[in-house]
Amino acid sequence: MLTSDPQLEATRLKRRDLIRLGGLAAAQAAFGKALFAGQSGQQPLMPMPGGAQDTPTPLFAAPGQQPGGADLTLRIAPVQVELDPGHIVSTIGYNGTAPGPVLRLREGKTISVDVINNTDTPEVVHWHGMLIPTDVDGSAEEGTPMVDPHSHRRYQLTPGPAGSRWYHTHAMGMDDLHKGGYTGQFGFVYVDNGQDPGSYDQELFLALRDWEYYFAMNMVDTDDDGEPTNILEKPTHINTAPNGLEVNSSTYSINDKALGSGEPIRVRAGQRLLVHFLNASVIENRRIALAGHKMRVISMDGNPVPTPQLLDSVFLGVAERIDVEIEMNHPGVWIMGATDKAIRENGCGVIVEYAGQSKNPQWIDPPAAPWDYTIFGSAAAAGPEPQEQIETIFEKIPSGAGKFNLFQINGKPYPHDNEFVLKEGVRYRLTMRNRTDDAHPMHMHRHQWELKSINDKPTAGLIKDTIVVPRAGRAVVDFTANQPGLTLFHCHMQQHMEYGFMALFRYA
Ligand SMILES: [Cu+2]
Repeated sequence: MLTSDPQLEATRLKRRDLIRLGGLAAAQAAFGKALFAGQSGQQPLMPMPGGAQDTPTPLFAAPGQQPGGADLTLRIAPVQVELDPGHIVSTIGYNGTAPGPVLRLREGKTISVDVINNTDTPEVVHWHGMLIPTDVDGSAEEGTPMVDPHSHRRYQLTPGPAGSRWYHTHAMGMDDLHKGGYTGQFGFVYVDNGQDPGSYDQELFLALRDWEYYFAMNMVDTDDDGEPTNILEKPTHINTAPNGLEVNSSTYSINDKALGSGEPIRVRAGQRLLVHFLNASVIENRRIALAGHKMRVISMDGNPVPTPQLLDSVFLGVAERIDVEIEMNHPGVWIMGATDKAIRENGCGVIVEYAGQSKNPQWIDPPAAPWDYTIFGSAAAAGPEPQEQIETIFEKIPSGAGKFNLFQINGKPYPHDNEFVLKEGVRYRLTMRNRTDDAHPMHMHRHQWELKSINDKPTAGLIKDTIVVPRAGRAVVDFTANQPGLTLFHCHMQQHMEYGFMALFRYA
């Protein structure tokens, strides 16, 4: 059985209590405590629709709208996030918080989801990592209907596969850093198959995030994990135009709190933690560690890895998830956070405090070790051999001062016409050639990839939905075309996606 915060459990209401309270205001007031009770490391939990437990159905609605009765309701509206007592960010979130509540959904159990949009722009919720049809996946490009401003729409969702997924807006921000992915519209979805062994004492959902974005001319790039050791991919001709505007931030958090603010994660010696990490940034890849401890990586992008590894730190591209187990065997007061000092000290961290310990929180730099996906794979877990090949080449066209860089896939920015046509049932080998000066977290909707190689180093059996393709490097993945319908393939850095770095795969 999965654990959760007993304090939050106590604030949950039974459905009959909700009905007895009557009226919307009462329901919101009653749920308000649970939904706002997020602490660092202990996010508000949403009851699991369709679950085996006697959990309530949340009923949120807005004045003049009566969408009640859905199994799950997501209300998109302005929120304020108190990163620390002196620093409050105004943004847009789900159900009154940013990140939104952790949603626990039962694998394979169809639910209705009401999305209420209390903002002035069309919105859509993408269910990242799920294998679901285009009408609910959450991408206007695939044909998912958007939710109009001050309106609502009901979707049918069959969650799956089991594991750590997430939900976020797929609306565009373009030149407005207060819209789309730049807002606080993101949260965890944990898809539960009822087979969790539960051999841990605490389960934590930790989303890494940045806030208060701004455009910058010269950005110190930390996206690639170390210098490339070999240049595999180069542009055919070097474009020497000056770089354009990049999106930057200097305000960070884990969940809704900056390092040192909010409650610490309280542990006891001998406990075992299960930590679900999500890099919910829209601009940067991140490396994270818990000082004084090692982390055992058991899942990536929600899928168990063939070869778990005990590591000093983990690296998450934008949109990636990593599940780790941590043995609490080093009493003290420690910092878990970004290994980059400036990013950690500007908020991307949380204090981990053993019972009976009260010294100043300690940070220790973990040993440097380049991130290598291939160590998590296993030849024994290899999928079927591919039948056909797809080649992709990524290029960047620098725009010059004050403008936005453009990205191209196979010589064209989005949209493409009929370049990428899949045949149902065919196993494909997709090669991604990154001929740019940045690492890109590439994501494919509605399908899962098996990683075959990174920079020609082979692996097998590692199942992911997002892969960081190293700068001047190459990634090769296999997948089976088993989800008919339009399928978006894109870089998960918001600005890159919006300025060309996207393609639609279609089925013949
Ligand atoms: Cu990118």
